Amino acid sequence: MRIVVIGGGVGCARFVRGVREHVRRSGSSDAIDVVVNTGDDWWVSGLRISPDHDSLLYALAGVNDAERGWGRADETERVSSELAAWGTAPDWFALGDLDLGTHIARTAWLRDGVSLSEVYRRLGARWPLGATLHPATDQEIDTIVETSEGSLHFQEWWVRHRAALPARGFAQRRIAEARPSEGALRVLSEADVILLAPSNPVVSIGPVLAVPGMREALGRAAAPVVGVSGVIDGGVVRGMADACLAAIGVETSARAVAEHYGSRDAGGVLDGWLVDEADRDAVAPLAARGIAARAVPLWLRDADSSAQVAHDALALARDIGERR
Ligand code: FO1
Repeated sequence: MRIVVIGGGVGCARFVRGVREHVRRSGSSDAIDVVVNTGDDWWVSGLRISPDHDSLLYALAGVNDAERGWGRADETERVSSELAAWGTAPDWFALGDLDLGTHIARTAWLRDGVSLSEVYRRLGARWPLGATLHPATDQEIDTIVETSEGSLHFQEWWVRHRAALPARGFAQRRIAEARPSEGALRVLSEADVILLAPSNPVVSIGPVLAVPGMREALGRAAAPVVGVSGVIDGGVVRGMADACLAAIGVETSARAVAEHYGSRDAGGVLDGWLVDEADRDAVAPLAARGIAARAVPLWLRDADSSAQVAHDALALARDIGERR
């Protein structure tokens, strides 16, 4: 079976580790592919930084800083302090020395004309990830945030301002010229199940769906599409998705996020939606909207709970597939 996950960042990394653990425990030969958000990416000191990819890469490789959720474990910041001294990197964006190795390698390959998809392949080849990572698109689609103080790159809004600056909207730069990567299109067409990770619906899932042609690829996929709510009992599990959701007028609730994604029958993307038991009252209204929801324990605390959430998402997808 081919399992495809869409998302990026810390929530996605934890979820994909759960899918990988579930596959390992089931003894199956299921393949796991991840269509990764690139809207967080940006240029710093002439280097291309890809946060949502690198969080996944490092977490699946087991070399991540589990506490922060980004960057490498056992990090030092000698070069970063020099970059701040030279003024070529913002002092509020910490670039560890090991992490800079990744950015330098990625940028060197990009400057040689290598596609982002090929960069992902080369970076992933270094460790046994148990999953294959594909950029949503090979073109640059940096997320720009419209705020009360003008347009900011997502990273400045997110890291420097901690999403505290009221956001009026989000857009991906030059999105109209972007196309889904070949890898993303291939795995979506071959998928037996497609899962939306419990990532930030606006800045991690949104930019993937915004790539022209991506929604169509999802729409024609034979696989059922099941999302996992990143909102539990009215609160976001991690990060500041509530600030993003408020900016686009979506209530921070498991039900509202599912309705934001929309049911596939009504031109949206979801066949199914996994909510936490605290949100069981969302199940019936979502069913009435054509989204098969199910309430299960949703906290990704450790390997066991993450594998269980992955199992539950795949079970819902299977039940939907049998009904279709
Ligand atoms: N997040 C922070 O809150 N502070 C940082 O200094 C920071 C540096 C950083 C460097 C490389 C990288 O790949 C990610 C980094 N992040 C940092 C995380 C990143 O800004 C966001 O977490 C993601 O883009 C949101 O998913």
